[in-house]
Order: sequence, then C-alpha cells, then structure tokens
Amino acid sequence: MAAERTIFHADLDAFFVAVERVLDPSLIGKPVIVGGLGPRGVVATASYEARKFGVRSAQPMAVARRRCPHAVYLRGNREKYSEFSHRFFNLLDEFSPTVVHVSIDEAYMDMTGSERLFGAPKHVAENIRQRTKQELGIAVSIGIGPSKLVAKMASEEAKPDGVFEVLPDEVEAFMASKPVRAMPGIGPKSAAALSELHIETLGQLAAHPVGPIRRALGPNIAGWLQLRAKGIDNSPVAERSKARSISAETTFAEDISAQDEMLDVICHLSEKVGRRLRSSRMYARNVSLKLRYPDFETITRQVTLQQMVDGDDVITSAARELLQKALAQRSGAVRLLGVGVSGLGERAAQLSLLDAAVQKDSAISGALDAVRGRFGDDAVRRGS
Ligand code: TTP
Ligand code: MG
Repeated sequence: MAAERTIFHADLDAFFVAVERVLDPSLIGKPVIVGGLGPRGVVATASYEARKFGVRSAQPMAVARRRCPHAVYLRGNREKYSEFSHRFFNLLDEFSPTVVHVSIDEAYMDMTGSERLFGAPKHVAENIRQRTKQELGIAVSIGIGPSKLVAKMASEEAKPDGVFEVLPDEVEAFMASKPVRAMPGIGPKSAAALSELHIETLGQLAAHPVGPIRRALGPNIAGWLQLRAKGIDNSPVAERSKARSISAETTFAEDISAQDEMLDVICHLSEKVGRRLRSSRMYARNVSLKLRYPDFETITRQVTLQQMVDGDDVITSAARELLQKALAQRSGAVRLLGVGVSGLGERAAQLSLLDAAVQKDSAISGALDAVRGRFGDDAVRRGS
C-alpha cells in the first residue's frame, strides 16, 4: 500500500466579483455580474446573489440580463485579476513546495507530510483561508482529500467560504451519493448516455457491470471512470514531464522578408511554447531559435537565461533577440521560423526568489492561459 496522501484543492469564491468588491466595497451584498458587455458578450462570473437567479459563467449576457436585470454589470479588469491571482499563489507557496496552478484562481497543493510542520490539515486549511481573507480581502474554499479528484470535489462541497475534508475511509461514501455530473470529466453527453443505463449517481456507476458502460462511452474510459467513481485517483499533484525540450515552428507558404512580420511570428510561437511549458508545469533555462532560409540553409541559435522562466514575455524577447542577431549575420527572406525552450526543470520551490518581473510575467501568462483555454488561442494577446 502506498502511503496516504493529503491533497488540497483551493479555489477562490466568485473570483472576478470578489476582486471587484475589494476595489469597490459598495458592491458587497449586491448581485454583481462580470463579463463581456457587448451584444455577444458572455458572463465570466456572477456573484452568489446573482447565481440564485440562474446566472452562470459562460452564459450569454443577454440571458443574464433577463434573469437578473437588477444586478450590477461590470466589464472587469484583467490586470487586477492577474495581480490577485499572483498574490494568492504566492501565499499558497508558503504552505507547500508543490503547488500546481490549474487556472487563474485554483490550485492543487500536495500537503502530504506537512502535519509536523503546520498541524492538522483542517487547521492548515483554515489558516490559509484566514490569511487569504486578511491579505487579499477575498474568500477561498478548500477541499481536502487523499487524491486530486476527491480534493477537487470536496472544494465544491466547501463552497462558498469553507473547508471540507474527506478522510480516506469516507471517500467511497462521499462519492457514492453524488450525481454523475459532479465528477470532473463527465459532461452532459456522457451523463445522458449513463442515464440511458439508469446510472444517475457515482455509486451506481461504480457498481454497474462494465460491459454496457464500455459500449455506451467507449472501451478506454469505462474502466477508468468506474475507478474514479469510487474516488480512486493516483495521479501525482505535479506531473513529471519527460519532455526535455518544447518547441513550435512554422513554415511559410511564401517566404517572408519583412522583419516586423518575423517578429510577430516569433511572438506567436513563443506564446505557444510558453503555454505548453506552463501546462506541463515546467520552467526553462534556455531559449532557442530555428531559422531556415529559402535555400534551405538552417541555423539554430540558443541563449541561456539568468534564471528559470515560464512566461511568454521573457521567451518572446529572448527569441526576438536571437532573430535579430541571426539576421545581422545573414539577412533576407526566411522560409521557416521556430522557437524552443530546453533545460527544463520543475517549478522551483523557491519561486519567491525569482525576480519580480519574471514572476509577474509568469503570473500574467498563466492567467491568459486560463482565458485562452476557455475561449481559444487567439482570445487574448498581450500588448507589448
Ligand atoms: P471559477 O473558479 O470557475 O469560478 P468563480 O471563482 O467565479 O466561482 P466559484 O469558484 O466560487 O464557483 O473561475 C474563476 C474565474 O475565471 C471567474 O471568476 C471568472 C473566470 N471565468 C471566465 O472568465 N469564464 C468562465 O467560463 C469561467 C467558468 C470562469
Ligand atoms: Mg473560483
């Protein structure tokens, strides 16, 4: 038997609204909706007061306005959200060397063995909540469980403004009563297919013969889902990526020779690489550039940075500098450009030692990932 793990899932409550309320306390207690205010805007988030009227994230704003006409509607302020997100993750870093960001306001923390240092998990979670409220002025809910899956579901249970702990011997019962939709990874389609089999709860899913589930959902995920329905999830908090480098390149339909255009492409490729780097929770030491000329001469150039980085800005500026140097040696048209990072390492436990600009770049890039993840790659670009 592997030793029991203790994992936290921390998720800020109604995050964008919570920040707006710090900036303008007169919003406290009112229904508040943050999102796109144009004709095709969608709700980013709604305060719990507005959720009572059926307003939800990702809903068209027009629907929200119908359901909750008396709410305060705000466009929001992404820079501020990034700043609060950054401060939140910095605070979490004080409590565990393994804090993995999963979105702008949400992280898993491996707290296994932290008892000696900080005390019982519930006590630590309360402590984190208090400090988040004191230092950021916003509420966070924390789920505690022996796996990421259970911790995540426990944090849903904890919301709003609470802690919910599921002990190892409570896992099966905790899972069994939940509707199948409560499990991350089961969407409306899978839920409908399971409902055809009269499977409504995770307990029923776990106990059902696997054959019909295989036929309904596919052979690969049926067994896996049944394990998860029992709360079994051995995935590590921090995935150890075996990748030793990450790169992206593009070959042009027609050679390009305008330097502005090349710099734009470098920016785009750097963001792509940065995003993959962050999603594998790695930091990079080296940035490289690949360049192919129309006659197929291909060069690569690499620079080693002062510190480990994972933000789009640092990667972009390093790659652009390499491009400018390469073009100084041989200018003219190019047919391919590529950007890569290597010298990869896990997120430094001493992240707070990194210099402020690199940290800020990392936080903003991470925040943009969350938005891009939801709305597509080109949903947001950073101004340079
Ligand atoms: P969530 O943590 O999913 O939502 P939340 O923090 O607003 O509410 P709670 O956790 O208490 O249920 O998302 C975090 C932020 O991400 C949210 O405040 C706004 C943004 N977001 C979007 O922009 N679009 C979306 O579709 C979702 C789900 C979130
Ligand atoms: Mg949240």
